Amino acid sequence: MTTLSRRKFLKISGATVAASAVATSGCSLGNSGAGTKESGIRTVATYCDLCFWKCGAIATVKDGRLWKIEGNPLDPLSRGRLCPRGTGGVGAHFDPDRLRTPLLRRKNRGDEEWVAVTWDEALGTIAEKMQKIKAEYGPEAIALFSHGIGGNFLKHTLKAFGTPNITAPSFAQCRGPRDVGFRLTFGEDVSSPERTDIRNAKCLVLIGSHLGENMHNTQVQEFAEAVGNGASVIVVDPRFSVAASKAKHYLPIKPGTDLALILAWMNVLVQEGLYDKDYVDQYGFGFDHFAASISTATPEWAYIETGIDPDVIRETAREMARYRPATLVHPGRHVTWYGDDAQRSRAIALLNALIGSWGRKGGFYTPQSMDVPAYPYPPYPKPLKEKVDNPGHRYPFAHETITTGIREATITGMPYPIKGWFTYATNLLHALPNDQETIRAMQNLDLMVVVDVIPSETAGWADVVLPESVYLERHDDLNVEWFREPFVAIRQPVVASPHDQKPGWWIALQLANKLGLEAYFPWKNAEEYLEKRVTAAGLSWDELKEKGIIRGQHQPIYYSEGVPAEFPTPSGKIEFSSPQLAQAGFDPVPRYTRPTQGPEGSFRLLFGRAPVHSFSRTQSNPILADMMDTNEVWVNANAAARLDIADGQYVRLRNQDGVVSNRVRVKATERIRPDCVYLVHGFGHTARGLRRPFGKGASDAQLVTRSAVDPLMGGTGMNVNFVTIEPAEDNHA
Ligand SMILES: Nc1nc2c(c(=O)[nH]1)N[C@H]1C(S)=C(S)[C@@H](COP(=O)(O)OP(=O)(O)OC[C@H]3O[C@@H](n4cnc5c(=O)[nH]c(N)nc54)[C@H](O)[C@@H]3O)O[C@H]1N2
Ligand SMILES: Nc1nc2c(c(=O)[nH]1)N[C@H]1C(S)=C(S)[C@@H](COP(=O)(O)OP(=O)(O)OC[C@H]3O[C@@H](n4cnc5c(=O)[nH]c(N)nc54)[C@H](O)[C@@H]3O)O[C@H]1N2
Ligand code: SF4
Ligand SMILES: [Mo]
Repeated sequence: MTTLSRRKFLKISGATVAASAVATSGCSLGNSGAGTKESGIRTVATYCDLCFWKCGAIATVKDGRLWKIEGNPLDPLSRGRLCPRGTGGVGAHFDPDRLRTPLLRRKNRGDEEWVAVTWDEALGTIAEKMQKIKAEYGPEAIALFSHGIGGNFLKHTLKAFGTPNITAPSFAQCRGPRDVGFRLTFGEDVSSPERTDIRNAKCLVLIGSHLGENMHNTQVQEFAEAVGNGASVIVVDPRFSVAASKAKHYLPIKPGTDLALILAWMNVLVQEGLYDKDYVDQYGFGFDHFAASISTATPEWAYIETGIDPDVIRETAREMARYRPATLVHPGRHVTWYGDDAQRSRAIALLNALIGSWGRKGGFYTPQSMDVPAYPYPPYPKPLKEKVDNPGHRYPFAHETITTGIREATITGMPYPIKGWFTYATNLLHALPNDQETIRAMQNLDLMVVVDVIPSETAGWADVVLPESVYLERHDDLNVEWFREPFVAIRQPVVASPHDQKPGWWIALQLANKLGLEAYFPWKNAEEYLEKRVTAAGLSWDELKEKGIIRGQHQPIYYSEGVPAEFPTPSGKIEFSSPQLAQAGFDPVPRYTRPTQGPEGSFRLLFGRAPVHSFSRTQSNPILADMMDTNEVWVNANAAARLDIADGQYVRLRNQDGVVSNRVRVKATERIRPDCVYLVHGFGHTARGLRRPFGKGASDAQLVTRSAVDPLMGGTGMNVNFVTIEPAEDNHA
């Protein structure tokens, strides 16, 4: 930072002490480090990056030091309130474990031994290896794993380079099956943020969706609102979750049997004539075949599978019918559980169709968005090869790229070799099942690049590690969301990066320059890019910078308000029976198969979220780690007593393949069934550079050596691992 820019900045900040939303310019930001002369208080509007919900936020800087982050009241997602993780976002800037400078591998992959180098050297090395790979194998031999909006600029560089192999774990390890199930049924996705009208639901059914621990802001706020309005809540979960504590009906289902329950619910609605006949007559396709197919799925049949009393199944089905169409059966989000996930999600879509909730108030609204044109780039070169992840379309309904498909191709070299990986903001060793398989793939590479903010497990295997500025220190792409109402939001720097970290846009641009792809970067900094898009949309750039959000006109979102009921399926209707599935050799109406059981005496391993952490990315954040610095393994109290294991005792978990976890404390509780145990995901770090979280808690990811692949779309069901519990040799804290 030059003296000139700092002085200029002091002038600006001096004039605007305690005023809100001062526009910032990239290079004149206060630093959090010592010696900063900035004084007074200033605020900058931006949006959160602690998860993918992207809540609008206002960051406050006091005397040059990042002080706090709050919700932006103008933002329809956060409505002025951030979740605990968002509030703790300040800790991402101050995290003592941050990567500080580009690193080159010094020894073997995985040894975590590095030499610090300049950006020029790091990017030069990468570009040279990329060109070599391109010359030998073609540009398609480079793959990018990228999660979140920050990756947009790097994606652009890699598309310009000529690869189609760009992927994220949010499809095959998260919401992919749901989107496929809903597409097959209604012709459209549920999208993110989900188009769920939780706020107006009079009856809300949560199947595993553990809102309150899953902290997606709008949903949690709306859930609280619905509960406050007296909505009838039905929760299905083997574990008594936070959401279950708000439920009128809690159904402690046997894990993996949800499809049987959903089929039985539909059976009751049809048999008792409780479904929305007008809606189904008007919009439905293949109903008779559907009704015949589910006619044997009685509550008595489902009881044997699920352990849920037939009377409870009938009573809850009637409860759903009572409030229709304002009954919302939540589609879930992380739905890669058992390998039958797209069909289970399709069954959830069909249940909603019977209730008539799609397009209706209290069900699924029709989302709206602002019209913001993409940046007018030159067209990308057309890759000569198809994507590598899904050869022969063996997963015919995968509409996004399958991470594990790229991993497989990297190991087998089929259908063609993959020789370079970029990972941006994804920790593959915690996100993909079977970490040993991921390591095998990485060992096959000629180039492994990790762009991260902390030295993650995956960074430990890189040839080159690039330290990114955290979201509070950079511009990112515009957030133009499909939501209840149209809006656009900006992320802009609040403070400068403390060391030699650089924003993603800068890394993407510099790399493109080294690759001779300058033509794809007609802008010289992110502000130029953003301003062009914003003004092309007819919006005020100054207003967006100042307020952080520009909202559009409210538009109709329900059929009753005039939204046309259109279903972009092949039949143009809601497909109760799916000719597409039949043609591809799958069940046109979902059919239940019993989940596989574990070895005698083992527990099924389940996992999920804690309110103050995101995946494996926040355990080193000092603010969030102070709130929760390890996980516990939930074990049913009676099961623990039978094993002579006490509450609070340290144990290790051993999975069916002999993998043994870090030691972890037992939470012996009535709040979980005796056939499963539960871990909060993201703990049990093994990367040495993560000094504080290193070795704390157990990693579910390490124990997920197996997965059940969804035949429709290639998703990896990960709730198919089983563990036994052994006392830890050292049983003291
Ligand atoms: N075993 C198991 N596997 C799972 C899940 C599970 O619960 N259990 N959940 C699944 C689900 S739902 C999802 S969505 C995926 C999530 O998978 P990922 O998105 O891969 O999640 P993380 O493990 O948090 O890894 C994110 C990485 O991004 C880095 N990062 C954070 N902020 C930034 C930034 O600003 N810039 C850059 N460059 N990097 C940053 C973090 O330090 C971290 O290393 O995992 C899936 N896989
Ligand atoms: N705080 C916080 N919130 C987050 C995230 C985060 O990292 N941190 N990540 C976000 C993301 S990307 C996602 S995808 C979501 C994930 O959150 P969700 O989609 O809500 O939930 P899952 O992780 O799939 O499921 C966890 C719940 O399912 C239950 N469960 C396990 N097996 C079964 C079963 O067989 N049947 C039933 N009915 N229930 C079962 C578990 O007991 C647990 O309560 O959370 C989002 N919100
Ligand atoms: S839900 Fe929480 S962590 Fe996610 S964007 Fe919103 S405030 Fe940030
Ligand atoms: Mo997810």
